[in-house]
Amino acid sequence: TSDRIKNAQLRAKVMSAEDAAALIENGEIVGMSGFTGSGYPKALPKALASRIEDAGEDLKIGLWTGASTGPELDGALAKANAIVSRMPYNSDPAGRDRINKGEIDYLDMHLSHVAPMVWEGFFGKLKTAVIEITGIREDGSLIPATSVGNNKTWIDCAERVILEVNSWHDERLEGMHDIYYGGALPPNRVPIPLVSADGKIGQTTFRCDPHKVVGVIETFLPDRNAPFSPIDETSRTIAGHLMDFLEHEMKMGRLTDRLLPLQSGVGNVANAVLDGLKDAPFHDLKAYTEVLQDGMLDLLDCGKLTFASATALSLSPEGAERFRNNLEFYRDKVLLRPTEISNHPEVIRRLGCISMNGMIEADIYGNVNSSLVMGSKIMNGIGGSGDFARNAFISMFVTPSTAKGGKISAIVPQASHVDHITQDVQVLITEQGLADLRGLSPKKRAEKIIENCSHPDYRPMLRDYYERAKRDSFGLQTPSLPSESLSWHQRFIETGSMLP
Ligand code: 0RQ
Repeated sequence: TSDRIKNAQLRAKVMSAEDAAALIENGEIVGMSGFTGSGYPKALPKALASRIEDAGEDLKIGLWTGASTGPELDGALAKANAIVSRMPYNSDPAGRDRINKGEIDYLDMHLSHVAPMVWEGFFGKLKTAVIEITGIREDGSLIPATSVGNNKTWIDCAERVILEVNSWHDERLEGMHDIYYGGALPPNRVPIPLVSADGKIGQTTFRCDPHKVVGVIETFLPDRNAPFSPIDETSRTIAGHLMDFLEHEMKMGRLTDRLLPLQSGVGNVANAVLDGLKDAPFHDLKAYTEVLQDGMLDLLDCGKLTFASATALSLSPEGAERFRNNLEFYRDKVLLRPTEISNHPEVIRRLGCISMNGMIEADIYGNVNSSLVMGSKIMNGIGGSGDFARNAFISMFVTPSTAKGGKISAIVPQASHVDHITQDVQVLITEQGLADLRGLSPKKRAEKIIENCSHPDYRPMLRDYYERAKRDSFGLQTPSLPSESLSWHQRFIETGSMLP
């Protein structure tokens, strides 16, 4: 056994992934670690999949995680058809495919709600926690890895715990986590004593009763670390609009050149926006966000960003390499927290985060769909976007104005699904321009969004719809023509394009 397991009681529980996987029973709920492709168990899920694929067993589990994981977890289990239900976020293609075929019961939740609702007992009994960690200290406490997610809750609430000690993770991660144990259920809940993005309110390790641990697996396996697309012209233009807006806010005296803690979402556009900050006239920035992408590392490297609080790393392979090589530099600048803290509405509202998230589509009134293509086909999920959007100081959504080579307009008469209601959406940005919706009534919003954000191919169609809606609508607060408002989506489903 490796010297990563310093507790003798737990060292005695080292076993193979196959032996540990054999402990999982058909039908049980398993809470696994993992968040945006980092810190997820990589050996046990594969061994579990092999019980089905190689040994022909009939085995299905309910799978809970922090957020998305990787091919060795979601991918392997989805391919083996081993998942009966899944929450709270998935971005794995095989998992997505099964969800969209109706084969996995998927509960897409605000990430900040997951841990409290598990504690409150709404989802039934969590049988097993499978948690990837960096190491075990002598006292039996667990050193977290590259994500924290819901691990604390899984360890506390599960009947039994299986650990994957992955020596691929750098031992110097120890000390870069802030695990808060001051939470309680209503009516005993107290304020979270976090008043700045860089504040520390917890301890560096997870507590875990060694008696609950039924197996320890040793691994040396890399995180998923998916690459980002190279930053294209469209994303760069979107970032430019966003920077102009922040500078304008500074001139108006509503922000200073230190801004407020930044939150940036998942995806390529969000990463490009961070890149835009490198040359912007802001300094001493802090991030209070959910995931730390390559763009955040760049900002730390050039000194623009002085601190980043998150729940997980979400780096490309080069980003992960850079993180490791410069770990001494990042050690006092990066802190990973449980998701119920990184995404907590109370903290986000208190700090006044500037929130920037990607989206699928928005309608002319500024309702945003982050998750369901054509209203029915899941892309990933709402993730933490709602936690931030509702509670941010300024909530912005970014997207190219079209998708699928221009066949889909990201600005539509009516959103085919709504994750973020118009009240939670203050600024919309496409490469065409920016719509500052603050203080605007629905009709004024519609005019701004159509004129500033929609693509020229679709703008005349949107104007035409909106003019007729103002003429024929049942009421004039948010003019709409229900028999027509989703016809663009129907046309895409029938013809492969929203264009007539
Ligand atoms: O799919 O690659 O198959 O063509 O969506 O689109 O333009 O690369 O944008 O990577 O920024 O992702 C909303 C998905 C945007 C992401 C979403 C298709 C498009 C492409 C990706 P293809 P882009 P991004 C906190 C924040 C929810 C979670 C969240 C997301 C793919 O931002 O998952 O915000 N957000 N979390 O073709 C059909 C449209 C489309 C469309 C895009 N209108 N119709 N397809 N696509 N718009 C962090 C966490 O919670 C972890």
